Amino acid sequence: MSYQRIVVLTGAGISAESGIKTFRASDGLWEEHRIEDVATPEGFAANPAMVHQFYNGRRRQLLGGDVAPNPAHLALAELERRFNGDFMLVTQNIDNLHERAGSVNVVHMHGELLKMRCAHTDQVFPIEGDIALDDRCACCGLRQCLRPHVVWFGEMPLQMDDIYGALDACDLFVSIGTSGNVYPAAGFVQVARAAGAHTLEINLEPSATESLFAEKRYGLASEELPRFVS
Ligand code: BJW
Repeated sequence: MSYQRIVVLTGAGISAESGIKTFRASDGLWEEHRIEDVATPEGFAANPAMVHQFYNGRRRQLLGGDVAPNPAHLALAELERRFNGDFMLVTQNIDNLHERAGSVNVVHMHGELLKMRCAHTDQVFPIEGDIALDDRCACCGLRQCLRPHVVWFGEMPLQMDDIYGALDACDLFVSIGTSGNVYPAAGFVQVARAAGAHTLEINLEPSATESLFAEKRYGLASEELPRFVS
């Protein structure tokens, strides 16, 4: 590979073949739950117990034995291992399948399912099981101040300076398994293009930003990624 600085963006589609539902498919998470109820600060303020229940269910699935990295996650980890230049994997996913596959430089721009945050101190800490509204916070000891360490609509995604720094300098940008409906991630391709990078979309179907990519490969991530990396 003749590239020197690669940025990869992943979305829910890369984890679909590991058994984790995407958001916008006909059987996706947003068919079963109203976005306003479970993915906004207002929804959490209105019914925190219900939002905890939503994330508890997803955490239980992730920690259960049935979910494991698939060949697409493994191929990206292999690419990072073999690559000699700068490599950043930006994921919109809150699962830990990239890390479990062996990826190292992973940026979770929409947070992590296995972490909680204190609403008073902003301290972030790992958790393993269910969270109940009345659980005591590990940092301040108070109740009712824990929130999932995830980024909801209207909130600022994480590590944006690091991400834009890498995008401004990259010569290859690859977007995998994302519908291109949610910003700022959907705008990364334009930043990479402005930096002069080659841009590649790998997805099951053309995304909302498909026309901005120089190269496109459509199919299952578990098949397209190993092919791309080999
Ligand atoms: C496969 C496959 C297989 C399936 N192989 N492929 C108007 C215009 C522009 C922007 C806005 C606007 N109004 C409001 C906004 C901003 C808003 C936004 O974008 N809204 C849109 C709905 C319009 N964004 C925000 O509020 C963000 N914050 C923000 O903008 O702050 C200000 C700011 C400004 C400038 C710079 C920086 C900041 C925050 C967004 C937070 C999103 N949060 C969620 C929940 C996270 C926690 C959780 O998981 O519960 O993030 S929503 C949800 O969508 C989740 C995902 O990460 C995100 C993206 O979804 P993704 O990954 O694309 O999944 P799907 O389901 O949509 O697509 C899957 C794809 O995979 C499909 O295409 C399939 O075909 C494909 N696929 N199987 C390959 N096997």
